[in-house]
Amino acid sequence: MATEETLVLVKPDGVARGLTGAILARIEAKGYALVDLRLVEPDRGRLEQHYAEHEGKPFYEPLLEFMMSGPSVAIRLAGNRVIEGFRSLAGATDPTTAAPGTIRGDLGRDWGLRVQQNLVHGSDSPESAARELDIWF
Ligand code: DAT
Ligand code: MG
Repeated sequence: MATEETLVLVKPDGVARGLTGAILARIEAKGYALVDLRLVEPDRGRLEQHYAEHEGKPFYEPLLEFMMSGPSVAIRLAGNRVIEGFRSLAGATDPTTAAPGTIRGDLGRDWGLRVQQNLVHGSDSPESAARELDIWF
């Protein structure tokens, strides 16, 4: 099987809280390879593409506002089964109930906002990964 790639984002809350290094350390300790990495301040158009599947949902506008609130670190990450492996490292979407030991479970919480600020994004399928890597790199 060819080595897989995924898109990881350290979202604006992770960058603003100074957690980029801690998150990268977990990714590197797991053994995945950093192929490319860049700081990006996405415009609305890029985020509309990235989050197209969520258009119309109640959290969609707050999500785009949050993602435009500061830079994200975009990472092209490689390894066997890295898509499901990073999703497992990240933990469940809601940081309040994400399992301890995961990035979201250990480092995230509910800040009382209309959008879940959960520190990281990871592609959820090979199709999403290919599409999202094209959007960010
Ligand atoms: P994930 O990021 O775990 O793939 P998702 O794709 O379902 O989750 O949603 C994208 C982002 O939108 C998520 O990281 C945080 C926000 N979000 C999702 N569901 C939400 C909800 N019910 N209320 C507030 N924000 C939500
Ligand atoms: Mg998702």
